[in-house]
Amino acid sequence: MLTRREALLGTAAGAAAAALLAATAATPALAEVQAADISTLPREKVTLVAPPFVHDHQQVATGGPKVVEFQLTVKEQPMVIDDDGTTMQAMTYNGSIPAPMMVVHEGDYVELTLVNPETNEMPHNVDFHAATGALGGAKLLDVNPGEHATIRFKATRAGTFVYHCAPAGMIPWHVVSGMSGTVMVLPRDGLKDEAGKPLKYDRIYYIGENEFYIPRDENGKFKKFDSLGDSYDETLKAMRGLIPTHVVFNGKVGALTGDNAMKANVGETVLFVHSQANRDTRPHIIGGHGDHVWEQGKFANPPAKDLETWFVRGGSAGAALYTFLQPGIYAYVNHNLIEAAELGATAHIMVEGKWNDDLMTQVKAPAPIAAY
Ligand SMILES: [Cu+2]
Repeated sequence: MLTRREALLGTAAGAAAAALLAATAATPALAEVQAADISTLPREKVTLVAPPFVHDHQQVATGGPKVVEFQLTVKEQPMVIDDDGTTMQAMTYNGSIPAPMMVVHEGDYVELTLVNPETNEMPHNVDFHAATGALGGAKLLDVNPGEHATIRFKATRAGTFVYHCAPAGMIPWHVVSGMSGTVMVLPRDGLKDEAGKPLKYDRIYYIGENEFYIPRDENGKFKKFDSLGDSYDETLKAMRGLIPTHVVFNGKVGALTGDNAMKANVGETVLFVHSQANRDTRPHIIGGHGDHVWEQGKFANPPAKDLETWFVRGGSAGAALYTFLQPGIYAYVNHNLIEAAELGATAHIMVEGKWNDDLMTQVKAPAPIAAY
């Protein structure tokens, strides 16, 4: 007889999960030894914060490796994604799109508890690109509504890595409905430039880019569905067309503009981490640059310098460091300008400080040509 969770997961997936768990349990001696070592490590419990902000963390680690505990709670909820009130039946970790960024150091252990409240409709899990092991831990975290599960993985590679939901048979739907975030694994001694010289940031912002596929009615208007389940068929059809209706930062057109703009001061160095779990993108700071850019987000590689636009592959997160030299409102865009201006992929950075005339000045204000 099928248990409830096997029925929900599908028998094949259930069998695969069982085989995987059996394989994990097949080396008890090794597992016990490792567990004993890990049990002596210090533990830190981190409270995650909603993007674009990132929880407090050290840039250079003090002390040895530790176990860092995080919790994600799945929230299935309708979310407004533009200024016209277009509403998507979203699936999220902790209620935000993107999901919160988790920061650890290389050699630390990430211990993640995934909670799927009884009130949800769907099974969920997490595939951590930062983790090593089958499916990025997804099968070990398959939780039905009313369940929770915990995994631990060692952060062995430094960089910014996407994590996303990956339930059997409906991975892209969960991902484009909002279920992705980023883990940043810092080198224990912090970031470094191409010559190995230490780099530090004064602020960090996490920009999660998503493309949405909202079905339209016969009049071309975006449809609103009563439930997640109701939205599935038509959303899948829209997804298969591969033409997004929205391309947004942080879950909504304008989520990071105007009053919600990111802030910085002249002279401050800002680390921008930019993820896209599903589709390629091209971050660009209008009026600024990427002083040091890890396009692939992997800190073992030397950063590229002085980039104008950088490329973040779908399914990855990149990191760019920039020291602001002029005040003003900078637009931070996906430099596919149609996606930036028409579909929503624009953010603002409000920078305060003193203008440097040497770097730029208006030599002659606009005037009628006859005045020359
Ligand atoms: Cu999910």
